[in-house]
Amino acid sequence: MSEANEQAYREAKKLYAKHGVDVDAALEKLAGIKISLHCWQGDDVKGFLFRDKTLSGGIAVTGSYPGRASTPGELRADLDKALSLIPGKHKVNLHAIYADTDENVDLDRLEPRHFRGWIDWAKERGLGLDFNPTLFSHPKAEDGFTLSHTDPEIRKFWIDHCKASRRIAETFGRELGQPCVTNHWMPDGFKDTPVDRWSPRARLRDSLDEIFAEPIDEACNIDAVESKLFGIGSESYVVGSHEFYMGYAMSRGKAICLDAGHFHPTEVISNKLSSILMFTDQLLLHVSRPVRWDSDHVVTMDDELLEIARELVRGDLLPRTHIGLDFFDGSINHIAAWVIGVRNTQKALLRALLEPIEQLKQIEAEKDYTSRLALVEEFKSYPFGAVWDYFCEQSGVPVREDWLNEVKTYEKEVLQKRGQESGVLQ
Ligand code: RNT
Ligand code: ZN
Repeated sequence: MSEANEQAYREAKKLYAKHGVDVDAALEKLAGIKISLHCWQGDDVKGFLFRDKTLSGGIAVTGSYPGRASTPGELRADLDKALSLIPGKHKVNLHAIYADTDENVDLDRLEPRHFRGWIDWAKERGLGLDFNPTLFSHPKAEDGFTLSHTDPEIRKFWIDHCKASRRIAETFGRELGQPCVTNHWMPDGFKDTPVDRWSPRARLRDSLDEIFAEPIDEACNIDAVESKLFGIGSESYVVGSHEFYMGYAMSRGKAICLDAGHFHPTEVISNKLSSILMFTDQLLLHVSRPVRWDSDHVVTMDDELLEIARELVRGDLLPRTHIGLDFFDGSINHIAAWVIGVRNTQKALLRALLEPIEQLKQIEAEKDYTSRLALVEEFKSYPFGAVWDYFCEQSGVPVREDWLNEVKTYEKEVLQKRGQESGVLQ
């Protein structure tokens, strides 16, 4: 431990202690929080099953930064690199199209064995895995409808895919000794104003009911459903809206997934956590950053990230919340994007853990709103950075921006040597 970092940490501890904040306890809590790294940031949401298919589903990656992974081995190597620059033990979030297989297998016939490479890799490293059925970038999703499709054959294909996905997830959970969160998101919706809003929603409800009717070990698999306001090509109507999934998840005992980019521009998810967890058991977060629309920018230390972290900490909601990242930026180094997003999420949680919560709650109860505002604002410039640096050093990962050198070296030694294919977005 460097003398300067240790000294800064000791000084910071004294300042926090004056407000009754136990810094060591905060770090212990932080060390126990897992963030799920979304594999799809590593290759611009291409996956391995249908590499010639264009990304569909009303989501988009812009940028063609060279060196993106194009095989499971490359993606795992890149994730290894990212994880070596992030303190703590975490999870990796896979999509079904990231199957590690040479077989020509379609989505409805995927089995756990097609993910053996991922399971073994995760087991060796003590990582958890999360999962997502992929209901886009496939010929059967081309007209923008999947589980709510009018054609029963197409619906069945997607129902079978989701059933297969839950079985894969259950295997992940069992083999890795920690539950896998399976998130169901599908792009279904209309570009223009529909006449019949009811029928697609009724079909989606029935499809989901059929998927979830298959018994599953809940200690191994946790189902989540993710809503959206609009996508490209579904600007006027999304079948799986927020209200739809609020009703669905609450009536069926499922977890709601809140994606920070899936709401109206002035609407924030931080204000929803305490309402939703009041009435559901578990919550999944897709931590993202919308810029003007659901553009999935890399998570930065903005007000909303901090507010999400505060809500989780102040309300003691962490034990019931699964935190995943969801963004895809193809304009910068793919590994740096993960590292920045995860480290920021952890830093925001640390800042929240270092607030004098009991004192602030007391002040609020006394209606002393002047002190509330004054203290919350002063705490923004308390030396959480010294505590963060100490945490990184203790965890054996680079302190401050030192991680960037490692990414640059890796870029030079590994990413730049990858084939041309890696740099071209289709
Ligand atoms: C899309 C959703 C969804 C996807 C991933 C790839 O708007 O946010 O979570 O980003 O499934
Ligand atoms: Zn999402």
